[in-house]
Amino acid sequence: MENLDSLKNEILSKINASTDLKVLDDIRVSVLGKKGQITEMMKGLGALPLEEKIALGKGLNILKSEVENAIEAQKIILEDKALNEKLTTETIDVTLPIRPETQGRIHPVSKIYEEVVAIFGEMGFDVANGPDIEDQFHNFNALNMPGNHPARQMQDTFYLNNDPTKPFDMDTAYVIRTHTSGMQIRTMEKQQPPIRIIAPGRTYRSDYDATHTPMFHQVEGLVIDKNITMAHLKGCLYDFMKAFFELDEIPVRYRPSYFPFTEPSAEMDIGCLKTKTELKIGAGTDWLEVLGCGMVHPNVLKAGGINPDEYQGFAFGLGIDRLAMLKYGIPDLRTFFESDVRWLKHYGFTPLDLSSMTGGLSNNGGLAR
Ligand code: 2U9
Repeated sequence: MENLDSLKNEILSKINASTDLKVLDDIRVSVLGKKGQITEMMKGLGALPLEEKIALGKGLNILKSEVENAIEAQKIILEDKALNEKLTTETIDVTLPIRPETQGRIHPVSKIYEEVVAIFGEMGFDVANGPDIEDQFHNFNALNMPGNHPARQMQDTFYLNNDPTKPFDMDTAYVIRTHTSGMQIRTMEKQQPPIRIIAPGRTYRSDYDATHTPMFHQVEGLVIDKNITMAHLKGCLYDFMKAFFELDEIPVRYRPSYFPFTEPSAEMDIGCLKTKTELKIGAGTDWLEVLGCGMVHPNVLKAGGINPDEYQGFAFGLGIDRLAMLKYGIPDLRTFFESDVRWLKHYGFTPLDLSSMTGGLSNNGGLAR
């Protein structure tokens, strides 16, 4: 038992003198490991007479737990010490740029999308989501475009064969949405006014040239309440344009137009100006068409389950890709979807440059070029 006391003093002093976690663990293995000092002594107990076995066994168990406690206590001290050393020797400069330089860029369409959502979000619009594949009721009929309406041809619709085992049936075929308007119809079906939503998303039409691609992006907006007038439409869209082009004033004009889903309908133009990013919108002193809009047709309100004698609304639709072309001076829409990394590096935005009304929409620091 005296030997145990001196063994204990020897082990504890080694533990207390250990200066790093590796040394401490080596001590643990040499004492408590499979072939450690205490383990070997415990293995030898079996050969001893009973009384000695009991006495030494007890002493060894006490020693073992004292050693374990001492190792645990020393471990905490050494871990603290290691952490403090790390904290005092290692420093991080969080203001340094990311290394290696980031390769990814935000696509101009995503950037404009975020900006438009941020501006309308700030004005109190909710964002509606819906399917890319629509039935003809939500894409056409409910929007005052019955089966024989010429606008159905005008929109160069992609029709889907619902059931490949049967002949194609034009009347019941689903379509890939030609506009995001189906989402507004679904909202009207679910919810009575007041309604204030934007419906952003991909849309599809069979068309391909410098300003048209088969897939493009739209944001449509819908406001329905009692006593909504064209003045609300004009105020809302004027505020949007000022925020979008980051200008305190912007020349705008409305030209009469025709859409089946709005009456009266108009197209909104803006006067060419320099934006804060020093890019001229469009060329020369022309007017540029930026969106279509109008008062929601009573037939559309009825189709959505809203009484047109009680409620009125305004709606608008804008092409995100077209806005990106205007805002960033990109001449050909087809290049948007060619996945050319050189193009994206030139026109794209750094991922850390998020759009918000408070942080500045398109601060030049965000421009990758
Ligand atoms: C409901 C009622 C009315 C949405 C509208 C336009 C005018 C429009 C075009 C802009 C460019 C489509 O991407 S584009 O080619 N859109 O001019 N869109 S009013 O009117 C609606 C929508 C939903 C229930």
